[in-house]
Amino acid sequence: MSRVARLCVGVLVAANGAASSMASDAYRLTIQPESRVVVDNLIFAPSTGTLIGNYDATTNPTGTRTLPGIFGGSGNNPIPVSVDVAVGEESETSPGGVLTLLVNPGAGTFAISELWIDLLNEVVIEAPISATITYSTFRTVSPSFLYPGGIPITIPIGNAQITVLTATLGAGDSIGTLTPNGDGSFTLAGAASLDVTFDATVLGQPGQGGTFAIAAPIGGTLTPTVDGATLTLGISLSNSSEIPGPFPAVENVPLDLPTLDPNTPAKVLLTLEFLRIDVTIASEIEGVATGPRLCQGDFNRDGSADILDFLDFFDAFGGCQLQPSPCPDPLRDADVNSDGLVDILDLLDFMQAFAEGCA
Ligand SMILES: [Ca+2]
Ligand SMILES: [Ca+2]
Repeated sequence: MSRVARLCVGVLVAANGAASSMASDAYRLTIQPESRVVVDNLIFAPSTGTLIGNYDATTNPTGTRTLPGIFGGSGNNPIPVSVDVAVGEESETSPGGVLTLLVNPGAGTFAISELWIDLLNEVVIEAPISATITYSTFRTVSPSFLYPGGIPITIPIGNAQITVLTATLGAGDSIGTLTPNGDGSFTLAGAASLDVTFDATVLGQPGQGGTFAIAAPIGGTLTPTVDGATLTLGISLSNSSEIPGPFPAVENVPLDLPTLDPNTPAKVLLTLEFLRIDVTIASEIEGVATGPRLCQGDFNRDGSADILDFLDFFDAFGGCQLQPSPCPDPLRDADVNSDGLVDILDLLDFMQAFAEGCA
């Protein structure tokens, strides 16, 4: 054999050796600070209520008074209104969090066994609130102005605070395919079952959110390194839910109604009750996560190799002999050597890893 041929064989053996030594691995990955979330969530709350001038005989005798109709009447009267309250504006945040990714390159699958992402990372998003107010004809005194019915007006009424936006692993599967790119990296494509918790304070009322189960498309590129991996990932969160009422009334929100003179608005107090609240979650996570490869003897990924890992492995292995992997499922895959089949070699590899322990 020529020297060149020997060299080629040597390279082939080395390449083959590298491929076959690729095992089923778990990585615990921490989301890095350069990651970004675009949050475009929306709250929409149709409401009914009243508005009334801010006049008060003793404390505000020069305040605005409201009267129904075009003519007549006296005093300061509540005007029935219907109001569509809307909260939303696109914001960008820097998320924090961790996920544990189990990969079986031989079977071409991945699974997520742990995920926790704080999309806001303790930042509170201020989002403008607008109110579109519909009413029957009324007029104001101080300043004097006529508001003809049937012409809704939309005005800003302050800011809402988005205080919580987190994603944790839900009850369903979080799995997908793993495709080699030929350069040592892998393309991930799948879906994660996530519980997304969203909370906002609207017009002083906290709790205008909830927890929503979302099947979120997840994709990315996994690049294994010597002792860990880097994952560039994208997760798309999208969901619309209706929170049925009743809700406590929001009372006496001060509001400036426009008149012909922008310096002299009509000063009114708005009281309303949300009929229902529609919450639309729309958030795109574009992140980079890095972290270590977990010890293979720690079969249940709880941080140490002990008798439970031994029992869990044998439980998984027992029903899977000579079965294609992942078996029995992507989270308890007994195909330790990642050759696509569960057999005695996996048992031997696990025993060796278990004996080596997890320092
Ligand atoms: Ca363990
Ligand atoms: Ca195997």
